[in-house]
Amino acid sequence: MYRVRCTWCRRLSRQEHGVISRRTTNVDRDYSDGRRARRRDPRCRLARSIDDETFAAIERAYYDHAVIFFRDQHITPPQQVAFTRRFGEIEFNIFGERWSVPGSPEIVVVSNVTEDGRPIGVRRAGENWHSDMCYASRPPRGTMLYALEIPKLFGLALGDTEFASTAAAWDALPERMRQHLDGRRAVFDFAGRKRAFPPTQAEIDRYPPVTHPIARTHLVTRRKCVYVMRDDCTGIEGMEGREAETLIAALADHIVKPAFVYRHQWRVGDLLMWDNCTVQHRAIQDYDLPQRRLMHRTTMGGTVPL
Ligand SMILES: O=C(O)CCC(=O)C(=O)O
Ligand SMILES: [Fe+2]
Repeated sequence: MYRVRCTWCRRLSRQEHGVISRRTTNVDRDYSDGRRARRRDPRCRLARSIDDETFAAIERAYYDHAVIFFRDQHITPPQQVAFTRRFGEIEFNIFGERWSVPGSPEIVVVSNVTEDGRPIGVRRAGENWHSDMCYASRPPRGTMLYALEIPKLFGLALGDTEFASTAAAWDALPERMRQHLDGRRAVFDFAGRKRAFPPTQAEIDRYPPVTHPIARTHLVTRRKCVYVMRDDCTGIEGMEGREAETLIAALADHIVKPAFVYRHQWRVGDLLMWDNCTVQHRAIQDYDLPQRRLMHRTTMGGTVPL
């Protein structure tokens, strides 16, 4: 049992974290103030089936913290798919159609590795701040990444992933700005983001622009989150272009202020999952071949943002 104040949820938590530490003792949590709380129990493995009580504790930690991770996992693609399915239906990603794991179409390979001169996965995925598939009418509830290879430079791990709490960003907005945003909808366009592998016109046509509320409410926690991204948002309904651009840029900058950001330094065997409403993320591209990075990614189906 231990006490820790989570700067994201701003609660001094004892009971809940204690329950997590006894039941799912391989759950690690890091906090944006640099403190870390962790309990380990080598018996806890995601590769095994997880009983309902343990799963409920994991899900509670996920809602409380929005980013949780499990160290030292050894899971096969089917086991990752099975764990993802515990959270509901699986969302298929368009890039998985080109880069999935053989036999597991639900898993997208995220990697800079090439074999016989051909990329084995999506390269430079998510290098700018974003929330996954925000251009879809039902963006995925969450995403999981399982680390198989992590680039290193003389022992220093590279290729971190950063997470910014959009809920903490909302809480920190002045009341006047909150009122200005309430009820407004931003336009999200699949073609807005620059990608290392640009989508084809046929793929773009599958995702016509959609609108989502800027002040998005989390379905379960009911927390308000700022749902705006610099590249994917091309406008705000009912607002003139220049004004919308200025507002989108100001909000995108606000969300990623250092106080709201947690940076994950990966270890091989980490399985990390995040909530796509409560956080945005970006992958740090500070490595290159021959340094190899290989991740397996699954996404959980979502609902229409409210
Ligand atoms: O590779 C990473 O660290 C994150 C990539 C990304 O944005 C994603 O998988 O959704
Ligand atoms: Fe992403």
